[in-house]
Amino acid sequence: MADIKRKIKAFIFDLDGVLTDTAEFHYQSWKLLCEEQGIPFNRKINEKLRGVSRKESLEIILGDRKVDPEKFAEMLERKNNFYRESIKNISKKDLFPGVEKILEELKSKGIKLALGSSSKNAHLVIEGLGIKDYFEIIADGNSVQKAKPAPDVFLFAAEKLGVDPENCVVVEDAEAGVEAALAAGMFVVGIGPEERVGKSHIHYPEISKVKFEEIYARF
Ligand code: B16
Ligand code: MG
Repeated sequence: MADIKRKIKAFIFDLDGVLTDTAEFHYQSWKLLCEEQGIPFNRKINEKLRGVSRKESLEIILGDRKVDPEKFAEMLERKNNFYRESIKNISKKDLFPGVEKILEELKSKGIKLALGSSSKNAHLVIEGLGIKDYFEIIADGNSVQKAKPAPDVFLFAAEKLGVDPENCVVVEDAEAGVEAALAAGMFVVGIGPEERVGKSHIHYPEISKVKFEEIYARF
């Protein structure tokens, strides 16, 4: 009988919270903005922003508060300025442990690699981290209209790689990202606690704990 087992041809990595802890920089930047504007903000609210676009993050933070479009745009810009300031010295030392080893290992197996991030600052971050050359495609917040949990950013990455979604593995730390990857019809590896990434096909508490044999066996 012919071997009908699907084959892994590509890995698509989320950025913030998977390859590096920029989630903390996002948190600090929103906090600065909220303090300035007198809007309540804490880590519990911040959890809802994981993997969510900048615009939708501000909508969540504002809740029922009404601000006019100019003010809204100004707040987004201000937050982004705080964020860009905080990542200006980002370097290899900010990679989560084990990340380069994983990227090397996948490359050596002939697996195609892409980035699939909601961030519009993704290029800047991976340049700082010194890992840009590992990725054939960088799909980010500028690549698509609809942000996670819509599947668009992952479908865009797969299409550009020339790989069918069913042959792709996505590595994600956010509930919105896991949902997006599932909606794209891809195999999902969750990074983080059960309550956040429990819907993924397989999950690990941190990226350094990922076991490829298990992923290959479950794919
Ligand atoms: P920016 P990911 C996401 O990146 C972050 O998790 C999320 O907190 C952030 O709001 C979003 O990027 C947008 O980022 O303001 O830089 O465009 O996890 O999808 O890599
Ligand atoms: Mg993330």
